[in-house]
Amino acid sequence: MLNVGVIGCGGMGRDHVRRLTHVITSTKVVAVSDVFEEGGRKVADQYGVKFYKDGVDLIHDPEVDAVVVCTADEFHAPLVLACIEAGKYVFCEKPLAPTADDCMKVIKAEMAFGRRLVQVGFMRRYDNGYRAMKKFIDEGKIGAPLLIHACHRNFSHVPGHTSDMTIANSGVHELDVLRWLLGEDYVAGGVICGKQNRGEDPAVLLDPQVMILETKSGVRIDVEINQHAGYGYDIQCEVVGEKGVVSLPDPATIHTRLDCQAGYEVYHDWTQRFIQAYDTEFEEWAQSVAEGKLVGPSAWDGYAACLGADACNRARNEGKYMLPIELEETPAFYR
Ligand code: ISE
Repeated sequence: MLNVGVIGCGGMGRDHVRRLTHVITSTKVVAVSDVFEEGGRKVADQYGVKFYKDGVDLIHDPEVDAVVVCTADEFHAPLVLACIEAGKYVFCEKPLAPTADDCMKVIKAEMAFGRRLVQVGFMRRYDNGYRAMKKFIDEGKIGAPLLIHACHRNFSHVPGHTSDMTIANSGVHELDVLRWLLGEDYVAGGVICGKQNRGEDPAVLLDPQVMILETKSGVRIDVEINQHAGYGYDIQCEVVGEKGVVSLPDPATIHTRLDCQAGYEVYHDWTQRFIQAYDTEFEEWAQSVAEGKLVGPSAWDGYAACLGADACNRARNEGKYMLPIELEETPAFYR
């Protein structure tokens, strides 16, 4: 049994505490932490586990074998660094950090430690639909991929959402999963903005945005990222190849015909849309920790995605069409 401590008891943290307690059979949550004491203690009481106000105290609890970090983005990297210092496995929700420079600090610390301890929560790599698409592409069924059209629509956004967050917090999933799907790094990225949703101050949030990317072999990618879809959480992806097209299936399991309408459910948010992916992700993480060899998305993957996000944000902020994404060769440590 892997004893886990969860830092951050917001929506995602609570969902992972439930999953690690009731769904994954090889993990047990032994402690939780949150700077907001009331909410954190409530979760601790509900599950009958220890509570720490300070995440670093949880990391140093000898009963905690591995840590899951689900705090606000800016606290990810400092907590991951504390886990590496303590020699503990750490699963960090995405993004690994708000900027590529902060991700690099994690990479340096992990390499100095000498063994992988960090996994980043890019759960889409575990989604049955994306996995089936990847297999189809890798088997050469559509020939060489030429283009990707993708879309990432949130029902609505949290207060205080900014233009940069659209790319660094939402777009970062696309940057990771499309790089993984193609098995290729990016060379350039940018953002196009057209007519805007009303009711936002464009100086704070441009919405929607279209992230554009180019890979090493020249694949052209466009991703609509929309924080105001208003009808549900909708993730679409279509890869156009030389011989055919492969698309991400919607996850709803029944299609209905009722009251002169045909339809299927579009979920409200990612905890529902990607529930299978999150479950598989933690199942496989716990297994790899037990075997002492992490295989899921690495700190390098976290860095690659953030580097892309940084370039896209800079391009938009500086009024450039696209800027280069200069990712170094993957170090042998992460290959
Ligand atoms: C959110 O933080 C997530 O991680 C979701 O997976 C993503 O789709 C959403 O856009 C983000 O706001």
